[in-house]
Amino acid sequence: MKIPAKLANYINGKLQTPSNKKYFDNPNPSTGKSLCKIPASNEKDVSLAVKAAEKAFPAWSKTSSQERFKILNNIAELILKNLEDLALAESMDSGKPLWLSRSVDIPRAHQNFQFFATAQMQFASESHHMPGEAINYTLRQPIGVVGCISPWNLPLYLFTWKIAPALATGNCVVAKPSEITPCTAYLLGKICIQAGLPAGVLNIIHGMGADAGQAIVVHPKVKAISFTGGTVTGARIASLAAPKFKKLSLELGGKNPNIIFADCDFKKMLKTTVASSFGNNGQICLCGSRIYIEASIYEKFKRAFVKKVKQMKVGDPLAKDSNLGAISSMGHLEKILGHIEIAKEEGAKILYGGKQIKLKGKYKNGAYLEPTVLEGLDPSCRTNQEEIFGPVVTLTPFKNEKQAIALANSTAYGLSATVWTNDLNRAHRLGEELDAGIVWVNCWLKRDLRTPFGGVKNSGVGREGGWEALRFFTEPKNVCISY
Ligand code: TXE
Repeated sequence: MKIPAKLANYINGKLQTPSNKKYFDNPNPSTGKSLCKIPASNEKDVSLAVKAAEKAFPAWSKTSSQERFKILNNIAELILKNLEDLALAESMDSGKPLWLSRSVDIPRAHQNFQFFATAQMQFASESHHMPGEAINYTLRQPIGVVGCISPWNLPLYLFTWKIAPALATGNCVVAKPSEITPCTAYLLGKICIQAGLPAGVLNIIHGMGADAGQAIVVHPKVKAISFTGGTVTGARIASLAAPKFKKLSLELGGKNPNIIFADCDFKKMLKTTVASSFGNNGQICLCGSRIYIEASIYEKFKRAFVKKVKQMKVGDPLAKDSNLGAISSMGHLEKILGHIEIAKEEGAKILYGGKQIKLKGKYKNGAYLEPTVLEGLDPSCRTNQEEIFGPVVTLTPFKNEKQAIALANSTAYGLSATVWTNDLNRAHRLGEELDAGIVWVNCWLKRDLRTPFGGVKNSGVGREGGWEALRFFTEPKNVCISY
């Protein structure tokens, strides 16, 4: 499975050229060279996709759960079979190290299909008995045609995290991957053809957010939207979809706190904190970008953390020893560098990093950045309040638990939080007090796909994962039978 010179949309079971025949360039961020051309699809293509999905819906929604399992599990198996090609495509498209797409992104895409293929077979609905009078039962029926829009940081991983539960519950889908990283979504279309997914059940449209993405959001026949991406885009989508009473699931940005108490397991904390700060170049909505350290261990932590960060190798994503690859696009690198300039103006002391890296030879035009550690910033400054979404963290000391909670809760975001402590009571107290959809204690990114996933405040609306996703993609109907 190779990336062709021109990607195609996947509509009605076939790979198709965009109706306007227009394309735009997709650069490889690790070299700056063109990787392929992307269809510049518009509302015409979306309209064709919605028509195909509507046509496929009556049969797909009535397909038995065993049959749906079989087809979705076929897709899962084919993802695994093509792991190497998919991992390579993901790395060239996003700049992330090949070892990372091979060990995390693509295996997780496989698991997403496998998990929801089986989960829908266990899904049940409630009944409510009114003794001597009536019985109520809840039907959970597929919604119809739904839209799934995903970002560039974990391309196939997040794309399939939405599509798999939508298909598993009997919906037909019109999906759009990010225009920054469309390659594995294109390959998924080919896999679906091989897996025997009926025509029109899944349609994948490529193009810009404002054209193809927005056309999905406003299409009157698209009844629900599941979106992951930036908070500003999320607000725009909500403003367009809400007046049309569409169901909405929005997984948006984060500015996650990592709270380190002096009584923690220092070695384990240090190793995990390097990963939670710089994993995927800090381009995971769950990365902990505000590190709060109890004052008594602040200097010890700072020394040990900076020493580890200095050892990280930034380089060719295909090299085995690169800890970090390229930033996902030159535009995003410039945005992060802009944030570093703001931090300097706000009085940040740069403990390490802060500069673009110019590699040699083939990689000289790639988007590389030093992992960056800052200190000395006020908790209320822009650097500590705005999502940077790059390899940039701030260190801030705290005096006691109360202050740590106040600092952690001091942003407009509330996606995840990490706590390091060996005090069990304190761990429970923080679990209660932190404004976040997900709290990790003495770990980070430990994921059980059955758990609710999502954020509070500006980090989004609704939850993904497990039953939450199956509930989102179904409409509950109460049937009351009197006797
Ligand atoms: O994402 P966008 P961008 C954050 C991060 C980043 C910022 C912007 O801070 O710097 O968001 O990133 C589609 N109608 N996150 O600009 O624009 C778009 O084509 C419908 C956090 O790349 O939100 C893409 O498929 N769709 C995040 C998807 O939305 C539209 C991950 C996401 O793009 C649209 C990524 C529109 N009007 C960025 N405009 C996380 N939480 O993981 C754009 N899109």
